[in-house]
Order: sequence, then C-alpha cells, then structure tokens
Amino acid sequence: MSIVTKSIVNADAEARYLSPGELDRIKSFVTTGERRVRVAETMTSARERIIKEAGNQLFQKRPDVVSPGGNAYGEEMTATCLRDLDYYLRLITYGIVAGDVTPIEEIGIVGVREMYKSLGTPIEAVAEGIRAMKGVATSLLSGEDASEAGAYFDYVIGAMQ
Ligand SMILES: CCC1=C(C)/C(=C/C2=NC(=C\c3[nH]c(/C=C4\NC(=O)[C@H](C)[C@H]4CC)c(C)c3CCC(=O)O)/C(CCC(=O)O)=C2C)NC1=O
Repeated sequence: MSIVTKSIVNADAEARYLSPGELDRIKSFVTTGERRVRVAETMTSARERIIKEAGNQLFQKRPDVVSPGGNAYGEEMTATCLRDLDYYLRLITYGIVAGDVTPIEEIGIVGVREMYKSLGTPIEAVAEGIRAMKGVATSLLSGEDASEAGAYFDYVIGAMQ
C-alpha cells in the first residue's frame, strides 16, 4: 500500500480529515516522486548488469559459496543464487517507487533468516551480494538519486545482519 492509500485508510477508519503530519508525509512522497521513478527506471533497465557484476564481486569475495560443498556450488545453484539477487533488486525497486520499505519487508524480509537457515544458505553472504548490488547500482546514479537508492539497499542489508 502506498503512503497515500495507507493514510486515507487510517483517517477514514476514524472518520477524520488527513492530519498535518499525514499531509506532510504525502507532500514529501509527491515531491520526491519524479526522482524515485527515475531511479527505479535506471535500476530496472540496468538489472542484468547489476546482478552479473554484483554476482562476480560476491563470488570473488566469498569463493567458498561456489566451491564444492558451498551452497551455490554448481551451475544450477549459482543461477538460483543470482536469481535471489534479482528478487531483492526487484523488491528494492518496489520500495523506491512506493517510497516505503514495507513492500520489501513483507515480500522478502519477514521470515528470511529462518528460510536461509533451512536452505543452508549463509545469510551474511546474501547480504554481501546485496552490498555489491548497491555498489554497482549507485555507481550508475548521481548524487541524490544514489543516496535515495542506497537507503533501500541498506535496509535489506541491515535486516540480514
Ligand atoms: C521474492 C521473495 C523470495 C525470495 C527472497 C526467495 C528465496 C529463495 N531462495 C531459495 C534457494 C536458494 N537461494 C540460494 C542463494 C544463495 N546461496 C549462496 O550461497 C549465496 C550466498 C546466495 C546467492 C546470493 C541458493 C543457492 C538456493 C538453492 C538452495 C538449494 O536448493 O539447496 C529458495 C528455495 C526454493 C527455490 O530454490 O526457489 C527460496 C524460496 N524466494 C522468493 O520468492
């Protein structure tokens, strides 16, 4: 749900007008809208490059995950690992467009520790992959756009600590 929909649902539940605080948050959502959409467009069109370069960086830093016995060892498992990076990049673009981490949290963070634990996937290596994607993605963006995007990557990295 966007901040607009969420505020309306909350206000209407109490049959009241939007509060000054809600209107302030909506104002900031609207005024940053163009930038957020631009960032999501750049990341969407560069997604293949971001995932490929970040994957290479991750496997260089953590060769154990793609070595025999590693969780991403073998062509199929490596592809699944890159697919997970793709999932998180996609969720991050949702968050950027929504101006809110809730979609990322609901789809990709709730239960993530338990999930990777049961898969035998080292979650700190997934976080390393997200950090690498942040580096590649922000290098394609300038100034404020880069810091806007960076915050959503940081949210995912933080949630995996
Ligand atoms: C959109 C929300 C969403 C997420 C996040 C998601 C993740 C996810 N990753 C999985 C597997 C996996 N995930 C990885 C990922 C990795 N292994 C490593 O060592 C690396 C550090 C890392 C890549 C960065 C691997 C290798 C598997 C396969 C594990 C296996 O089958 O044994 C699985 C198990 C089922 C499957 O193989 O598809 C799920 C559900 N699925 C979803 O629907």
